Amino acid sequence: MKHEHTLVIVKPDGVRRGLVGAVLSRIEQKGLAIENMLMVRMDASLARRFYAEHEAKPFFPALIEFMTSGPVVALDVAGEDAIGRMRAMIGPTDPEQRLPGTIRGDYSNHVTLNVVHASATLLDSERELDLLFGADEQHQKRPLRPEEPPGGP
Ligand code: IDP
Ligand code: MG
Repeated sequence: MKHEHTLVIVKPDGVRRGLVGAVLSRIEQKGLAIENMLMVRMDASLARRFYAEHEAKPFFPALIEFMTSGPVVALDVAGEDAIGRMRAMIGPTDPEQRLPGTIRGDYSNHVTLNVVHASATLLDSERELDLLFGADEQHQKRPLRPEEPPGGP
């Protein structure tokens, strides 16, 4: 057992569908600690850097369009074996392998719109936490929902 930090994201579909609370609840109920939280609309540059490992894949453009389609909620989640435990909680990438009881298994049948991200490895978690919560990030200066008129819909 090792105390770890991992980067969890409630993706734009999860925010749109009102699943932020459900995801937060599952993390809290599991006994993992939410140590930081940020609502941000990723711009294309951030999304491309975040998913750089998939740059050459055919689904990359659609993935970037999806990830920038609305605000996300980013979480710094900490605890014993937090990286592996969060991956187990979100469920697999392949929709056909998602079991009930996992976040993706309970909330998504879609391969791309799959509600949540969680870092896969220690190296990924460090890189991803730095991208979202690093000292030189200026997320608070970006409008969250620029398409909505002031005063709400
Ligand atoms: P992961 O989120 O389970 O770690 P990755 O393989 O790292 O899965 O892929 C990153 C994200 O890209 C996925 O969460 C999903 O949104 C999207 N994605 C992955 N594989 C495919 C695919 O084959 N078609 C379309 N989108 C995909
Ligand atoms: Mg991944």
